[in-house]
Amino acid sequence: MNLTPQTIAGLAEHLESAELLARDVTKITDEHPGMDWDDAYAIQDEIRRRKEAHGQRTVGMKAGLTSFAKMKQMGVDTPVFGFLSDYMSRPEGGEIRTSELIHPKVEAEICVVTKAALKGPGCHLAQVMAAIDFVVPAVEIIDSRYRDFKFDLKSVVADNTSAARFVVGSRMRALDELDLRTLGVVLEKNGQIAAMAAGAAVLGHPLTAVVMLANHLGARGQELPAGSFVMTGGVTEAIAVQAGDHVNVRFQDLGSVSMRFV
Ligand code: OOG
Ligand code: MG
Repeated sequence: MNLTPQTIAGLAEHLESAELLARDVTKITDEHPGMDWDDAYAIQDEIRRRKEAHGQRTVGMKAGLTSFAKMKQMGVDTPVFGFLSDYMSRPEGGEIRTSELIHPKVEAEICVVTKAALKGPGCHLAQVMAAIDFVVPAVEIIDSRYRDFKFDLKSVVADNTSAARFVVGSRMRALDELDLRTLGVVLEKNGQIAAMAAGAAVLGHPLTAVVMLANHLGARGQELPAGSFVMTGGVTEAIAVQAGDHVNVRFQDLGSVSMRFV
């Protein structure tokens, strides 16, 4: 850790205000080049603490920058992890208000709910498979608080990995009914295909993102409790949206998830 607790608290407030006011800011490493990974996650933890103190429940975890398409789009090479709050959830088929966001982009994500606790370090794929209750599709609406989505990994970790909104689909499936590697995903914007991929785009297997999350938490003395909702990260590059757009994502064997931006 290179930042003082006061600086961490100040940066958490700065980034949370940018989110709540939908106003972009410059990436925080410009002012704090010495910031390390622990500082970055400490800022994210402080944002989470602030939200929970205001009564907003943490309802899930997310992995980000897990697909090769996303890593290439953002010019980075390591997955990152963040949290999801209750107020970020929107109903399937509903409306997303763009006036509350800076420059939203959509991502198609394969998600899971767990039925057993996972604790790293040393957590592996078989343990994760045994802990999966069911698989659900979702769309994440990311909204970096950084101007033009220009950031480095530490800045984006501090900014809770651009988490803003998410829409969970209504069809759930058991893991053994699916082949998560070959599961096809087609992302349509305004009736036209904008991107497509298969599950293997996410780290070779989407559950690898859950393995990494459990090991990441374990390294920090935390676990992923039973009943956790986890988003494994966008399978394709993120697609920019604006008011008037309609997004529909077709997930093989898992139905569709749609929403309108107003
Ligand atoms: C960071 C968040 C990425 C994903 O699914 O890859 C993410 C960003 O690109 O702003 O959520
Ligand atoms: Mg995402």
